[in-house]
Amino acid sequence: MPGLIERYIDRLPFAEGDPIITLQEGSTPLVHAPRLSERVGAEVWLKIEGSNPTGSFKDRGMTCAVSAAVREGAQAVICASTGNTAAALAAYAARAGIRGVVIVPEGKIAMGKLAQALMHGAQVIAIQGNFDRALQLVRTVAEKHPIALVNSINEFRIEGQKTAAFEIAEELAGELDALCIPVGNAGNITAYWRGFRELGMAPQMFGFQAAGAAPLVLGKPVEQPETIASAIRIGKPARWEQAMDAMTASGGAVNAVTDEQILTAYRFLAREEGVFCEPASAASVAGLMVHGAGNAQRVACVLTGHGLKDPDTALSQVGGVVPCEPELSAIERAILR
Ligand code: AN7
Repeated sequence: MPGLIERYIDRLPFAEGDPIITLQEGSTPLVHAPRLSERVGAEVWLKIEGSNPTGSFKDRGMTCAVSAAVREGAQAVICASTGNTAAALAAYAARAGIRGVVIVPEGKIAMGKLAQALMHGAQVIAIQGNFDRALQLVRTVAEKHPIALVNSINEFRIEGQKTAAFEIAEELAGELDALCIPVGNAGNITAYWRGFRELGMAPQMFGFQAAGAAPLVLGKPVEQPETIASAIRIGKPARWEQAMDAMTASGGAVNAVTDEQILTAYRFLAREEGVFCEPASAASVAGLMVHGAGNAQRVACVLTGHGLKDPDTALSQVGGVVPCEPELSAIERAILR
């Protein structure tokens, strides 16, 4: 498959001949989840966004945002990030041959994401403050300096991310009753809704936030968001109104899931479905397991990022390895125990 700009150029703000910065993102698997389906009494599909080049859905928005920035002559791009946007920005900036700068909350981004941002040569600035503060700062920097802001307040990000809705629609021949999706800064739910609307579809949109970072559920910003799902540790979503519109207009809802519920879904997916996503992604499945999805017959859960992004959390959830002498008898004892 080509990258998503090429695949969907007719429905994106690009024209033949524009510079396109791509890593052949998009076209991710939509995998049926038999055990989860049985558990919740609906036909459930998993949109595996961890299969994107940098391991998260952010690549969809970033190919568009960075391509547009290059088209406009930008020499540098910047974002605030809980980790995945930083990794995607870093990769696409490297690919474009321009400078990448990311501002992250110190000590609060998963190890894999940090490794990616640094490996791709982005400048990683860690602040003693949360994502919301970082976003406030980058907005001001981008106003004062010629650096393109590529957070999801950038329209090109939403345009790129809406293509995931196109793919789901194609795979399911337009038949989908509900979408379950984690909500942090609320760009992705906005993008999916836009994508479905452009196709004339209106599945119920069920957004899920971590209980310690659930401003949309509480109806007010959370000053000090906390959750093990560091990707969605966000207290003041930039696309607040649009996310609420999507859920209201579609007859969906926004609900919270606790860290414990997120981790239960996280382990369930890995052990019962063979699908390893990161904790924030598991919020969509946790929400489905805990709150349901109305009377939906066919549901898609968006698994936004790969499990390998956050090995620390994974290892905190499992037993250790089995130490063993390098001898057949010892191996047999260990296996047949
Ligand atoms: C795995 O990387 O905000 O509601 O700075 O990484 O569109 O914000 C990440 C968000 C869900 C929430 N799942 O999406 C960032 C960042 C994962 C994420 C979300 C994020 P939005």
